[in-house]
Amino acid sequence: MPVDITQPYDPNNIFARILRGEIPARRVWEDDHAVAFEDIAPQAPTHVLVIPRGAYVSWDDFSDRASDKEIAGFVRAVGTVARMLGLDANGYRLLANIGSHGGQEVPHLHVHLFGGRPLGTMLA
Ligand code: DGP
Repeated sequence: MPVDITQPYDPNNIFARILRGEIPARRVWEDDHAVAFEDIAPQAPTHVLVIPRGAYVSWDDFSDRASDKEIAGFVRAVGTVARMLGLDANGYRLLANIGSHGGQEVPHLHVHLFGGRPLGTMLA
């Protein structure tokens, strides 16, 4: 089901449950602002999801409601994870799907981090 970004945050969404440790995930990095874990269905040799600890449905919600400190912490976390995984050597791709037209499936903001091979041109 595509995410309806007009709906309030669902505290029982799958990534909220991963954040609370209720279901397992292969965590690769975390700090006070963000958690990074491997995508369950990787689309590239490296495919990691980076999520903020705060309860935000999407990038739209996050950029509207999050504090400057949360936004700075999350943006910095994404870069830190990429470097920690060695992706800064050859480059990588970030992707945030937002809502129905964006193809978002999980209603907790996540940034996809893809790397490990040439990724070609952008999606159609
Ligand atoms: P999006 O379409 O941007 O909402 O992508 C959601 C991604 O989340 C998709 O690539 C698969 C991944 N995913 C869904 N459920 C789980 C899960 O339970 N664990 C992990 N690690 N990833 C999941």
